[in-house]
Amino acid sequence: MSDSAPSIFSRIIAGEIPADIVLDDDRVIAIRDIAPQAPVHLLVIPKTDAYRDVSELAAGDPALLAHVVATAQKLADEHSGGQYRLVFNTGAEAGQTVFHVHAHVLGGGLEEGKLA
Ligand code: DGP
Repeated sequence: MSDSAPSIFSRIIAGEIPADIVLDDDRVIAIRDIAPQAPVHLLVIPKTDAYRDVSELAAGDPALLAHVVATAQKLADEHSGGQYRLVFNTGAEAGQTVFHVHAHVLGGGLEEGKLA
């Protein structure tokens, strides 16, 4: 990714574009999705722009992937009663639009079938 323009998420991480930040540590940032698909819709985004998708992340830095998952659980505990769906869109035909790896944490209202 470093040979292309910064992703929208790199620009948010750099503070160039505003976002509703719910968590920020040394390795990841979590923001509210701009177009929520569930009552709770957060994105966990590694700060590095080295990985386009979860497959690249798993191969390149499995400890960082584990941190993304642990962060998703922490956020779900805080925002969604610990119940959530974790989604990594991978590839344009699967709906990926930002090629800077990120996890969607979808929760709240699961009992209402909103995520079905
Ligand atoms: P994906 O389709 O998996 O690549 O998801 C990208 C998500 O990022 C999509 O749900 C919308 C969200 N998104 C795109 N641009 C912005 C932005 O500028 N701010 C925020 N908060 N979310 C964004």
